[in-house]
Amino acid sequence: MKRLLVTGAAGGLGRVMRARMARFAEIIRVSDIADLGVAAAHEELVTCDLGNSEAVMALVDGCDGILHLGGISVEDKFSKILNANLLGLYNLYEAARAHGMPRILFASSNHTVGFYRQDEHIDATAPMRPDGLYGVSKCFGEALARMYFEKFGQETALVRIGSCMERPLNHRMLSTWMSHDDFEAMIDCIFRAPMLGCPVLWGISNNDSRWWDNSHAAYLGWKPRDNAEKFRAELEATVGRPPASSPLALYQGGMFTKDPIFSEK
Ligand code: NAI
Ligand code: 15L
Repeated sequence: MKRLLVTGAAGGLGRVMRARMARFAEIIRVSDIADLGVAAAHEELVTCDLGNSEAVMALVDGCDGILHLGGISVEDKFSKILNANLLGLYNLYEAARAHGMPRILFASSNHTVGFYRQDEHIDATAPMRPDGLYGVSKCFGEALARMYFEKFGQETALVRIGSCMERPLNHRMLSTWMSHDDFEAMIDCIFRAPMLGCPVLWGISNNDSRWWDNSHAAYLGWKPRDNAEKFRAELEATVGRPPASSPLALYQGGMFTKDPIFSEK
């Protein structure tokens, strides 16, 4: 592809993926509201608040694909979630509609289903059970993307990322972890697929103790290779198992199920 837009490029996942995206397109347009550092030869840097419709319209112009990682990524004040994750997503989809409907990978979250118990195994047809306002914002994002698909044919992969980081940090993440390599391979499959549609994908590695079933998305050819199990012994020796009554051991969303609704004050 000619130009790939990466939003949230100054964030934890964005910084890792920004460095890996060079092979995906001739030009990588990297964007964030935060400082993006210095542009590499193949990069265009655009500082942009997702809540600013005119700025987002210009941001998307000329892009053939969008890796949408930008937004509020944990529980927060509703006003912040509203601007980045609701208004921001609407702005992104309106801009995509105006600019030839580039394929989108939307970084959704496991917190759309955080209130399922850890002894429940679910697939993409399970009703949403968000565990906070952040999770609700991702449910909104998925519904918005689905509407743009049904109404206009805009393709999006709705990737419910589990925990995408260097290594799992606790016992729960033995189930939810996705390695950076597996995410990069997923991005490749999503942007190369002849036909994408608007599937929900679970963003997890091939973990022995996974709760989520991706078999409906086999047509994309994504085969995660890593497995959090290799970290189990070390994690149990260092962090240990949480008490059986802890949200970390009970719910798929872990501690997010216990977050308060943050006050605006
Ligand atoms: P992060 O919080 O480190 O990065 C998000 C980036 O979005 C930040 O650089 C921030 O400045 C930017 N941002 C926030 N508000 C903005 C606005 N109004 N306009 C423009 N940019 C704005 O989050 P992380 O971990 O890198 O996650 C990336 C995406 O993946 C997020 O959408 C998050 O919800 C999603 N995700 C990540 C998971 C993970 O394990 N890292 C798990 C599930 C979902
Ligand atoms: C998320 O949605 C968050 O963005 C990330 O920071 C992790 O906490 C992850 O979920 C998780 O559930 O581990």
